[in-house]
Amino acid sequence: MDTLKGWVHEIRDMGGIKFIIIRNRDGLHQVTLPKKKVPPELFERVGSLNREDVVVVHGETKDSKARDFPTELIPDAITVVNAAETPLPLDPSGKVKAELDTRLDNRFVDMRRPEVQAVFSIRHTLLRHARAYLDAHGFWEVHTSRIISTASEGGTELFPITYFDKPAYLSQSPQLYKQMCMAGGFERIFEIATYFRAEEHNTTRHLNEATAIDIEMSFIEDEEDVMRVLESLIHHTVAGIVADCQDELATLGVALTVPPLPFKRLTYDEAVDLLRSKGSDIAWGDDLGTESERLLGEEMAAQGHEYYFIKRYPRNKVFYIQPDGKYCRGFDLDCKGVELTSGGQRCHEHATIVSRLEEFGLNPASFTDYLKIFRYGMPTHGGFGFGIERWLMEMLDQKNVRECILFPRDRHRTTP
Ligand code: AMO
Repeated sequence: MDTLKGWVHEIRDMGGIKFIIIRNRDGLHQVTLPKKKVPPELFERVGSLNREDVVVVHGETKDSKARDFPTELIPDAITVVNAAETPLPLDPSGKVKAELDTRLDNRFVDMRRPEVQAVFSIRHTLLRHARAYLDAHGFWEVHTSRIISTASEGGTELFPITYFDKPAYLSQSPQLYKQMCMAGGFERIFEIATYFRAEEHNTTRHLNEATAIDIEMSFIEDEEDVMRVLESLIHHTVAGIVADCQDELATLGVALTVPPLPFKRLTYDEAVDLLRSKGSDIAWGDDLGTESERLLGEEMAAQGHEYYFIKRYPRNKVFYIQPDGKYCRGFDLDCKGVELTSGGQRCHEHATIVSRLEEFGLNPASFTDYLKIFRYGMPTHGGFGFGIERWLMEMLDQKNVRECILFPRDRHRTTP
């Protein structure tokens, strides 16, 4: 005797034979009720079932002639654990198309769709392989505080929170804590971090609450040491997904290939020249905005590069990155025209970080706690922040970053 537990996905009544298609995390399964072979009351009960009822079916598994199912269950008992109300807020079979907003409003039903489960099964596999890679390379997993009293990252706005009688904010990045771990002698750490960013953006690639793989490592020679960890991490993790997630990739219609090592390195100067040769009016020192990134993505794709680094940025990139003449030791990793990662070698000397703050028009007096970590033995170090939702979006050809996080927080959404 076999037992099948799941949701009623579909009911097909062909007169002398009835089929119930049951859906669970393993996929779709067929329950077949030939009128002559099952108890009459069971045959009649099928008519009272509704889509999305949660049921437990007992019966005997037989080989099936059905095109979509290698086996079928011939039931002798069906228990309705919990009946679903009608009409449903959303069609989980996906036959009736719904807008993303309607799907997200009813995310628990949306999550029953095989495509959605495929994305989150791959997300789980991604994290499993990324953790395994970092563990194998000596990185300790840490959790730093999400509650901060001053900005940890330039350039983005903070969400203020009520914290007793003190001003406090949600953390934008574990940046300062990662560096503190280097001053603390942990040498190699990573965190699956949550970033809270009060940015007004309302785009397909921005979230106000995002997750990232953040790493930091000590005793580096330069940013290349960090870049090598990043490209190997990607190579290893994608290989793991290709090995473990063929069914999910097929559900999504994605032909994923493992990107070969090493990844292309493009200097900022080369990127600017390339963009200008394609008609862009970008000036040296400008940020590479969305449009420049997209154009670079096209050019890199034409050269056969899915993932590519952009390094040797002008020194005005971020204050905590080690300056190097008119450049700095920061880098980005882009994939198909979208930035997935920022990182670099950090300043490690007190005098350098103080002058960097001044260079950026920031007041060192407001950074006392941060500056202290550079005064009592700080090794050379570097790291990166690698957006998980952005990575999944590009890897799985999803059109919107909101597809890659269970409960997106954006400019307008704080529920469910
Ligand atoms: P940065 O601000 O570039 O760098 O963030 C790192 C990566 O995190 C992802 N990300 C986002 N994803 C979705 N929505 C957002 N609003 C969002 N903001 C960031 C992106 C981005 O590349 N402290 C540095 C990292 C470091 O140097 O270690 C930092 O936070 O994929």
